Amino acid sequence: MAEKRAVPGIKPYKNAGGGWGALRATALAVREQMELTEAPGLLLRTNKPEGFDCPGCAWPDKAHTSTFQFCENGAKAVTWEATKKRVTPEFFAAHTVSELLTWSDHKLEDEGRLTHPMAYESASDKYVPIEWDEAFTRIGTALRALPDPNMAEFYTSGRTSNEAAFLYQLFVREYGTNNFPDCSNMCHEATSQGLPKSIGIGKGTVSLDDFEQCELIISIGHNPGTNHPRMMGTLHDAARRGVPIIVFNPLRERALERFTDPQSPVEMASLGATDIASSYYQVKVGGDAAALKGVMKALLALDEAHGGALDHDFIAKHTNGFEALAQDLRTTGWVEIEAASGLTRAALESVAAAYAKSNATIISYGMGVTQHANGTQNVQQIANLLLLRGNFGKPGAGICPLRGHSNVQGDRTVGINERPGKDLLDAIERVYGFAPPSEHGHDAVAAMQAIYEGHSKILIALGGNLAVAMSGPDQCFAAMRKLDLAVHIATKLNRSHLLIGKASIILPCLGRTELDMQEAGPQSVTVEDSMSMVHASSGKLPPASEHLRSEPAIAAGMAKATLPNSKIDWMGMVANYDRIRDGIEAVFPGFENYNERIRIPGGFRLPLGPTERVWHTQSGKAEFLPLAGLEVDPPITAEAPFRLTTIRSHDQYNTTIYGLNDRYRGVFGRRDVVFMSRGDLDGLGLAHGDLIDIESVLPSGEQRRLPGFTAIEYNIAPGAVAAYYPEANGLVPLDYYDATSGTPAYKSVPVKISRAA
Ligand SMILES: Nc1nc2c(c(=O)[nH]1)N[C@H]1C(S)=C(S)[C@@H](COP(=O)(O)OP(=O)(O)OC[C@H]3O[C@@H](n4cnc5c(=O)[nH]c(N)nc54)[C@H](O)[C@@H]3O)O[C@H]1N2
Ligand SMILES: Nc1nc2c(c(=O)[nH]1)N[C@H]1C(S)=C(S)[C@@H](COP(=O)(O)OP(=O)(O)OC[C@H]3O[C@@H](n4cnc5c(=O)[nH]c(N)nc54)[C@H](O)[C@@H]3O)O[C@H]1N2
Ligand SMILES: [Mo]
Repeated sequence: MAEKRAVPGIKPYKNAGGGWGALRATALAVREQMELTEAPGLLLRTNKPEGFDCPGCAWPDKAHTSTFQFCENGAKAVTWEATKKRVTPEFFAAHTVSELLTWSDHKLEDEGRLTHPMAYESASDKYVPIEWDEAFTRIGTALRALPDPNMAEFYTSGRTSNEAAFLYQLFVREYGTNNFPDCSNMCHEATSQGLPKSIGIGKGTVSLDDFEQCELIISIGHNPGTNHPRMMGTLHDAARRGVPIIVFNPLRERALERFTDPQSPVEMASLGATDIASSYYQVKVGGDAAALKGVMKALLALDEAHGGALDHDFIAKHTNGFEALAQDLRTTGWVEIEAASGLTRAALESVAAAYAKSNATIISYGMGVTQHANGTQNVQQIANLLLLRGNFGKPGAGICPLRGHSNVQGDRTVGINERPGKDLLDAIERVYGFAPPSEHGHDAVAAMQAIYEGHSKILIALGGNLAVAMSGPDQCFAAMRKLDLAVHIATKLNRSHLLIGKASIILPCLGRTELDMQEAGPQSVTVEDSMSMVHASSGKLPPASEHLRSEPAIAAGMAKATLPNSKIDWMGMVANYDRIRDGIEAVFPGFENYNERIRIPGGFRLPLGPTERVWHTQSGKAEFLPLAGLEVDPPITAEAPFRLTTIRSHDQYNTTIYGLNDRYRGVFGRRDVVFMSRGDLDGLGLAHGDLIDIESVLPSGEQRRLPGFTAIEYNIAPGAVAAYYPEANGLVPLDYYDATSGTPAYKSVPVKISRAA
């Protein structure tokens, strides 16, 4: 058997999540990016009623009125944007695009904030300054010259405010297409597509109050210690209240095991920690649907044996399809459930027993659930389990998808949607007097495919780093180089900006932290968090450069240059964002008195049918949607015995790599590692620290290899291997996605592993 040896940069992390390590990391983030005098004031304005919304994640804040909630990764997101470093025209004059392409993702963004509009000049292979008006004219001319508006793609990344997103979709629809690829297509699209069929709405149903009243929390496939750190405060409080927290995750994630609350003077002083998970089940990658079916099967048996495990009144009054679900569960065998989930019958029965005891259960979930070949059905199994005990529309209960970007949910609410419903189209026509296109447009995968195949010629990206975030980087990078024009509205330089076809323009924009001054004075924007709370966000810092424009102003500038005959008062809306909000209120239900209500600290909550036990499904009831079989991903085979999942480190924000450490997982100064269980290493005759090759083996027959990675031993479910996103994206082909939602299956790639040649 291979002996464990010292591997550079790999050192087990013994402490709890949070604690002093988090404080130290925050101090470091501030020191590297900002001036020490400014940072404390800035961090104190995060998530305060008069301050700005944290760009770090979409977890809510109690009425946005809490005292400063310490958050290490929020501080990183804020200081990364409020950095003193600048990417100026002089910077671009000193580096060709070919040279910049050799830089790492970390180095590109670490150069700082973009200061001027820039356009690519092929003769010098450099970006050179361009005036705003000239940039808009070029964009408008190119868009108008396309023979068909459906040959342009309009991407949105989820930091964009409601106001910017609304103007942008209005511009794009008046231009004539529904091609709205957006980051949600890579993220919670399985939620957006799957939940409306189950419960009539594609959003979470719980509030922070529910977390204070729940009796059980089940956490599936998310890593809040890193990605939603403020949720750790909520979980910590629940654990101390004695609420059981059951975790399903193939990897042991430290903060879900033990957490020291940096807000708690007692825990900090005593170096104490609170156990978070009461039970931690290391489900197989892709084994969640099977595990959930096992829990439901056990629950059904409990009910049949003793009664009381199911809420029969709720089921009769509010749901359809129970008998079909029960029948499917009865005929599904335990042997198959154990094999597909990697968990024992006894374990799943004990989850069912805990669930049957709880009068109010919340199930939270993240990318470990959605980014699978059938992520939509994974999400629906969660809803099924909750429906069995009536866990909707009562205090302390509900479903909690952890949204990614801080306003990804809001962007979808205000019209970033490639498949708009009739209500939206009618409302736009009624309010703005033009008939928007009704033909469905492209999501992220379809957009990239259309560009790759040469059907789409222009890409406008409102934020993000599309080519790097997507699956199939080989195809995506090649696609970018086929474009006639790419336009990037961005705060920082990234690789997507450097993949140039015929022409490319970078338009630098204000970030959340900055003062947004328009004709009517300083403007606030609004965002919607994971719990459907809409509130205002007002930046105060002086902008990184006097040449920056706000995202709404850029959307309006493109609209004016593209649509000379438009009757919409684009510039009037930009002069005073209240006018944009008037438009949102006129088009979308739920935004009544928008301008008054966002001026109340904490904002307001959008209506959510299931919280009132109102079901906006076709039948008017909630629907049980059984999964036929147990596998949602391609089967494990002898040729591809492992399933690869791609995950975020503690020092990154999506494609933004803040640093090379992943403290809680014990990885320091490197990202070229693959986490494997001891048993799987032994089985392959490999030792901790050996160089390996990973190869994806998909039913389509397409093979992809990623050489030069180092296998490290980790407490991870057998058969599961994990590597970092985006380094491992090359193993995920562009055409490997959930057929219902289009979400790339980033978390379930069948792979083969061998010692490096
Ligand atoms: N600091 C920071 N904050 C962020 C982000 C960031 O990159 N950095 N990104 C933002 C965005 S856009 C998003 S979408 C969210 C993402 O937040 P998460 O959903 O937490 O994202 P991931 O890192 O992808 O983590 C997925 C978790 O699922 C587990 N997992 C992997 N495969 C499976 C599986 O098959 N089953 C189960 N049960 N678990 C599995 C992994 O071990 C990991 O713990 O965070 C947001 N917040
Ligand atoms: N393998 C794998 N791939 C994944 C995932 C995974 O788990 N595994 N996760 C997927 C998920 S959940 C998501 S959401 C996507 C993320 O995909 P994206 O949202 O496209 O990517 P980001 O890395 O968040 O975008 C970073 C860039 O946004 C720009 N930016 C930052 N702030 C602002 C701002 O305020 N305004 C504007 N205009 N620009 C700004 C900066 O220029 C920065 O370089 O990646 C997906 N890709
Ligand atoms: Mo996301």
